[in-house]
Amino acid sequence: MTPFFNMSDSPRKTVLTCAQPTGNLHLGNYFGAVRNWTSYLDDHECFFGIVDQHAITTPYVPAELRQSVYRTLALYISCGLDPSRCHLFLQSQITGHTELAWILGCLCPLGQLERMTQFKEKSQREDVGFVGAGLLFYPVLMAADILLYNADVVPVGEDQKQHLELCRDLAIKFNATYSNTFRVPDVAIPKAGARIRSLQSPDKKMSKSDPNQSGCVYLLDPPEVIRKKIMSAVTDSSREIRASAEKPGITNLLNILSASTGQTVEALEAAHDGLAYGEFKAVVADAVIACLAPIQARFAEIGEDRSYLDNVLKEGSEVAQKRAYRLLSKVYRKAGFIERSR
Ligand code: ATP
Ligand code: LTN
Repeated sequence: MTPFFNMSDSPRKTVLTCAQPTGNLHLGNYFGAVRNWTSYLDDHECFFGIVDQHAITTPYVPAELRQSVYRTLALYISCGLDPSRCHLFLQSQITGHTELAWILGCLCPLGQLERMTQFKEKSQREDVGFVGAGLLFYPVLMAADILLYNADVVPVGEDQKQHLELCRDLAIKFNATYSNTFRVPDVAIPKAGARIRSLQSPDKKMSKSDPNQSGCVYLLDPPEVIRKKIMSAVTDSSREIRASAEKPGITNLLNILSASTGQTVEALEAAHDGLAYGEFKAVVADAVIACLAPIQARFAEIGEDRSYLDNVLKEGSEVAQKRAYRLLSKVYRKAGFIERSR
């Protein structure tokens, strides 16, 4: 039986997900992640965190981090994470994430952290240079991010599945060691279809760390840049507009068009049958530009408005902090810590 404990006052289920403040999102991040998060806004209590404490596990520049947090926040709001319908918070502004991570860390087998795929990959990357203990501890902090809010559902990409398994293991272990405290969260991974590929190498996913940046469309790319990138997408030598394994470039463009317009790939294949590839690419470019236009317009309004963005964080953090304190004080009591008098 799954250990279960409902700490929430709210009848709605809680969704929580977090992302590092990269300051830039591409079509893959939007169609594969952020846009799906907006589907929870109506019937869930939603917490969306920007995890700046995770962002310091590899070398970084402090002033750039601050800038990236504001840009990421503004992008999320522009993508539809409406602050009046969800709690947008900044990890470092909430007391509880690192505190809970310490307690969970004391329950976490070292070997499980050393076996994490992301740790192995990142610690071997040459550009990382120095491997700090924070990189190893990262998944424990991530578990704390989730458990601190007793989340029911955590939408993440496939690459985070192993971290979520650890989170569930730690919740179960804490509950068994002390007593039922944490809800064991469910993981929501989008269907494989949500994977957007690089326009230049359609065998690889669209990624901001791809050295060939012309294969990656950013949400804030100006229309002429979007058009140029899509018009030079790699395709194949036939002229059939059909999704299939032998046609990864056209398949990717069909998927992008489908995600941009809401029409099925089958309907799009039928609608564009007989078009030359250049004409089809122009259709895709128009659709992507139209899909991103409202996001870009909203970003132009709020992207530089620090007082608005600070206020969003203030309001989000107030709710998040209240919830975090409630859980943390319960955990402290169970762990045998003496309650502090304020
Ligand atoms: P990096 O290249 O630095 O690893 P990324 O561009 O792949 O970054 P992440 O920050 O790792 O993006 O991912 C943020 C979210 O976007 C995750 O939920 C991830 O699954 C999703 N995502 C990233 N790239 C794609 C893609 N090409 N298609 C669909 N979803 C994606
Ligand atoms: N590790 C995740 C970001 C992340 C996260 C979380 C996601 C940190 N804490 C809590 C969901 C829930 C990533 O790199 N995408």
